[in-house]
This record gives sequence, structure tokens and C-alpha cells, in this order.
Amino acid sequence: METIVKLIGGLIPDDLLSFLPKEVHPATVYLLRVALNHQNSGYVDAVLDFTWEQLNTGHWFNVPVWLRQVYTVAALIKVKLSLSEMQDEPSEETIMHQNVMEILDMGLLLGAPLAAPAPDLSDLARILSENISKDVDMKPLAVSEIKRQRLLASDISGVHGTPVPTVECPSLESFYAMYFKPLVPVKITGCMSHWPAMERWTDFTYLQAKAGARTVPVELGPHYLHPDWSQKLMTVGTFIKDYVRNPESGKDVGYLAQHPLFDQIPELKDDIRIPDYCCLSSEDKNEEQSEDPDINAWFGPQGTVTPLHYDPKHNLLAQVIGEKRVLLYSPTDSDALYPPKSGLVTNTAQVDPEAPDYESFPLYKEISAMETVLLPGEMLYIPPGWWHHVRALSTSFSVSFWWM
Ligand SMILES: O=C(O)CCC(=O)C(=O)O
Repeated sequence: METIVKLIGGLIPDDLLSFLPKEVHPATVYLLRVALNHQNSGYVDAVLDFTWEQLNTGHWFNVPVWLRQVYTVAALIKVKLSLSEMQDEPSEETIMHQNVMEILDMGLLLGAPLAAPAPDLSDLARILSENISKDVDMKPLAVSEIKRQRLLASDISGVHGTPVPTVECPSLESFYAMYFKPLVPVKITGCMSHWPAMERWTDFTYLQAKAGARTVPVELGPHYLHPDWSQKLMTVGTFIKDYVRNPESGKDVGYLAQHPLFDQIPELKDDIRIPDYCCLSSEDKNEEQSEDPDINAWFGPQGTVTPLHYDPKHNLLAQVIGEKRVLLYSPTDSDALYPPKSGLVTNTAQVDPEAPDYESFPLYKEISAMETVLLPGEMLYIPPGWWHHVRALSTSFSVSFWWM
């Protein structure tokens, strides 16, 4: 216990207020100063709560970075105070470790990095996680388990499509000329065998050790358009135990969907490889201008569904564990998919290809889909603007790479 307090405490300097951005409100500085001087968590909780409210009002896109930095500083102060409480109450060790882990993860999810030499929350989280995840019983996911519970694409109701073309690990030049430039979807095989994740992630003991104690947002319910859909924060360990391992236990379908897990837990990034194709660009960019792709994790049991939608970026959806059925529609068919004209989800079709309502959406009868089943080790190139509908046929872990 003392080691954790020393290891983490030693990385958090005393002058945390000096990392606050200049835009911070003086009342916030006052509350944080009182919290530090009087070792009083109540004051920092107040700052975390009202900053949380501000961060969750309006579009995330419009939230200023400085406000997120205020959240990070408050999270660090909360961690510092919790560590000194831990010293006074050694009997509560395990609960306190988990509490500190949660504060760090909330800081990583909502906050923003501070200028050096401020401590990096992901370093603190890694050190703590290495010390608290080991004692949970988590068996490997046997390949036979995946096979047993697998659904066949032909069993899915609704429409089916013509096969998406498949190529084996094309050269950059041929991928560019045949698919990237003309914006043609393609399934790419044989390009992921060198990813350590292909082996490591089939072992849930491994995922538990690396990520079990980490808090992540999980989507609950049939899919994000459904009225019963919600989101809940939980640890990866709880998610695996209650939603991935035992999905039949009567709870909602749980999906760790579109989550930047590899930014939150950089150790897991060592298990994947950014595909070379992500260096291609449709715009004239030199090497310095090209950015790393946005990398997201999609992890869940059989039956997760991502409704028919499109994204504005190039996408490689890489399948690590299990199988997914993907339906694709061309951007030229957009009208026949009836996306709402206004609101938050104008990139999502009203048509459900698994239960099409031809009366309400008659133009949908006129168009046809492309279809593929992604197997472990396969990647699907989805060009910008192409509509896609995704259903997991088994327990599944995919990684998407979005880039411009
Ligand atoms: O795998 C999924 O469920 C959806 C993936 C997706 O929509 C994407 O990568 O853009």
C-alpha cells in the first residue's frame, strides 16, 4: 500500500495550481486552494461536479480545451488527497485503489493533457493498474467458445447483398489506384498476422491484467437509435464478466463502442499496428501535415448492432476476435436510405436493413447492398460517405482506423 502511495504520490508535485489554465475562474482557484491547504476533498468534489456539468452541456466538439484542463488539475488534486487518506486508513486499501483509478480514468476521459512538467494521468493509471488488477479470476476465451455461439450471416433477417471484393494484402500502389482513389470498398486479408493482439486478446486474463480495473463508457441496449439505449461507466473487468462472458444473464446487450481505448491505455496500443494504408491521403499533404488516424475499440458480445450510418473519413475496420457481418451502401443511394434532414443523427439512415419498412421508405426497394463477413485477421476498407451496418455474429473485438 505504502508503495502505491509513494510511487504515485511521488509523481504528483505540490504546486498543482500552477498547471491551471489562465482562463480558469478565480472562484475555482479559490476552492482548489482551500481543498489543498485543508486536505478537504469536499471542495475539490465541488469543482469536479460543476466542471463535469459544464463539460456535458452542449456539443463535446465545442468544449474548450482549457475547461478540460481544469478538470484534469482537479482530478490530480483529488488523487493527491485520496492518497493521503489512504495512508491514514490502510484497511480500506482495495476500495481506495479502485476509487483513485476511477478518478484517473475520469480525468483521462474528460480532461485534457497539461503542459510539462505536469504529471501524465495515463502514467499514473498504468502504475496503479499494474498493482490492482491481478487478483481477479478470468479465464481465456477459447476459440471453441466463439465457434459454439456463432451466428451465421445467412440466419440474419432482412436484406442480403452482393459480396464485397476481397484482396490479399495489396501493395500501397495498387490499394491506392484500385480502391482508395476511386472510393471503392474492399476486404483486405493477410495483413494482420503480425499484430500481437491476434494472440493476446483471446486471453481474457491478459485483458483483465492490462485493463480490468480501468473505467470505460459502455453502451447498453439494442443499438444507439433504440429508445432503451443508455450509457454506463464500468470497469473493463465488470464489462467482460457481466456483458461479454455472460451475455445471457438477462442484462442489456453491452457494447464498448467507438472508444479511444488506446489513448486511455497506451500499453494496449503495443498490441496493434497502424496499417500502412493509413498514410495515404486524398489531399495534397506532406509528411509533416499527415496526422495519426483516430483509433477506436469496438468490443462486445454476439448481437451488438451499429445501425446504418456513414462517416466522413476513410476507415479501415480491422477484426481481431470473432466475426462481424457488414452491409454497405453507396453514397449515391443516400436518398433511398432516408437519413433525417436535421438533428443529431443526420448521418444515420431511418431504414433498418434487417427489418426494412418498404411502405414508409419505398425508394429503398430500388437499391442493393454489398455484404461481407469479417473474420479475425481481416480488414474492411470503408471509403468516406459509404453507409455501413454492422452486426457481431459472435464475441467480437475490432479496431477502427479513421483518417482523412
Ligand atoms: O463495428 C461496429 O459495430 C461499427 C464500426 C463502425 O461503424 C466504424 O468503424 O465506423
